[in-house]
Amino acid sequence: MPRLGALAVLSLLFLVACGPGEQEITPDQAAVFAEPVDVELVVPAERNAMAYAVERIEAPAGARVRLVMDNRETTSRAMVHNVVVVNSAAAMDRVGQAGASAPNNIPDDPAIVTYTPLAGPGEQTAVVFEMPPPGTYPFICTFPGHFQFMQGTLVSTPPAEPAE
Ligand SMILES: [Cu+2]
Repeated sequence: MPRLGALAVLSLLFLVACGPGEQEITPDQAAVFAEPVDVELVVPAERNAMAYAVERIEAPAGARVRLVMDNRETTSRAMVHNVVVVNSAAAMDRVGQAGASAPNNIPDDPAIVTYTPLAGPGEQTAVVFEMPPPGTYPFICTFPGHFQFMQGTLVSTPPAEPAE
């Protein structure tokens, strides 16, 4: 599994760089990708452009979701991306700007619903979370200088009928 191997190495690098005190910021990615979920939502970044390749993703409220940042960049080392979901459009600028100087580009802000770790060129990162109540939740990339260009919407739809 080359991808999992690369992720394991990446996790190790992050742990070494951040120290044990900040371990919770970069959860074990191999475990995150292995976790059973109801829905997997993939947000690809355009190849060699500062943009998401999707504008809208959706899942039912309450669903257990794996949100994946798939960074398709092949050249620039500066094209590092994440997916940070916030609870209102009003929070996008604040979180985007604070993210530029925050550890791992994740500010301490109550508007953040969930986020993936940063993904370098060719990498995938993910987070598993429970979908919030029905509504629309903007997402942005908080890598410095990106949030004005990398924006999308996560839609939480009314919960699915229980399976028979
Ligand atoms: Cu980005």
